[in-house]
Amino acid sequence: MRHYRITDSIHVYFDCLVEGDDKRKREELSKQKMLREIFGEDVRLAYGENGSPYLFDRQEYISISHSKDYLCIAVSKFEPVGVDVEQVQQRIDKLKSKFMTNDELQQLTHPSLQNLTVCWSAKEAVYKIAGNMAGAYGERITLCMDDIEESRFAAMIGIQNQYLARVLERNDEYVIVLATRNRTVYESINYKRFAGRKILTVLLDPEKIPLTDLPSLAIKMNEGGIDFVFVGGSSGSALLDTFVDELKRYVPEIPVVLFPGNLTQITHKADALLFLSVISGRNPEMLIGRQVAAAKILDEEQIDIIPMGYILVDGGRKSAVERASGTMAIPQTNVEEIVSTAVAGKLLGMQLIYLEAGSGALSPVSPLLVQQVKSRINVPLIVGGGICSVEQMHSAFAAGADMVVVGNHFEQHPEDIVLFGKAREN
Ligand code: 1GP
Repeated sequence: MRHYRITDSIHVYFDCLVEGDDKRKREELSKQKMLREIFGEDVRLAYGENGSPYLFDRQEYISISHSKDYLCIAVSKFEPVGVDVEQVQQRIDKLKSKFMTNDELQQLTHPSLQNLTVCWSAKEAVYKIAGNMAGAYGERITLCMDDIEESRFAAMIGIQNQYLARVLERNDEYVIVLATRNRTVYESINYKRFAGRKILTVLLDPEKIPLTDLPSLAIKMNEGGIDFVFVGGSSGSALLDTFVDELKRYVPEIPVVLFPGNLTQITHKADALLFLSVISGRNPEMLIGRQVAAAKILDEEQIDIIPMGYILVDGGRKSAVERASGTMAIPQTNVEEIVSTAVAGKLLGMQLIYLEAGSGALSPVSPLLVQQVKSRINVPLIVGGGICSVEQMHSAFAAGADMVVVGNHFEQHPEDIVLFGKAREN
């Protein structure tokens, strides 16, 4: 059985059908066998009204496809997926006008049998997650033909690019395509937190991390199942564009989010930008001044912008953020002030609240504070600053943090990325 690990939580399996004469029986036996190998036990499948499979007594999403002698199963922890395996056949050429629009056909520069099969397979895979929205025959699905020869391309039903089709395999015999929803970063944070995921984010400062370190960091982030990468620091970096570009090349499945310390730290190459206001301080420049200046250069069409209330609490020593923002951190003992600041942020419409003890803090945000803030706000709560042990990460999650951000510690001990990532499950 071949295994494709898409992310920590999405896996695809492929195999040839078992031997035999009766095709139906072979498919059924192969499916049972593959499911047993994936889950290590017998699992029961059931089928929804639209014929799509789901697992009895288990929470994972599942998608199944077979074609000729091939079988594929996709399993996903937090979101629906659609997988399709398709044998490459001559007859696809005759069928092309049935499943592709004239526009799509005109835009397909190389209408080879393989490319046509990829298009067919992508529409099938998207259909599996879109259901009725896709039309009875998937006729409402449009593919982004520019990228059809790439391993990832967009598909849409009305709304621009809301699906992503990944080509896992293509050869003269068969193609395998996996489709997922192309969610915004904010949707994805919420999706994960409601599914009970402890969201772990790595903070990278382009000033401190040489580009040559990215490949090995990427391997660790993939292995540790890191959910997001924040990119930012207190000073600017001339390299930001290249840094984000390279990073996205190495971790295509992990959203890259800008966490800018100032106006020079903006690039439209990232997936999202935290549009933050330092609400713990009283410096008008940090509350609204910089944001007005940023508004002049931001293009909402090109980047997902998430308004965030940033609350700096005392981490036991003067932080770089205090210096750069010209604000004072609130003492952690001033629980009421901190909780009210978070509530005010939420009431002002901020979609995230970040409780920050400052990079390299001697004492991270206390679990009690996290708990108090969490009990009063329903927007996702991020906690960071000075977290350097699995225990501290566990305490922050246990107290109610939806996301924990670690920067410094991973800079010094990159090998711990995997350790922290895996320790979340325990
Ligand atoms: C800083 O909260 C982040 O903004 C991370 O802090 O570098 O101390 O992990 P550390």
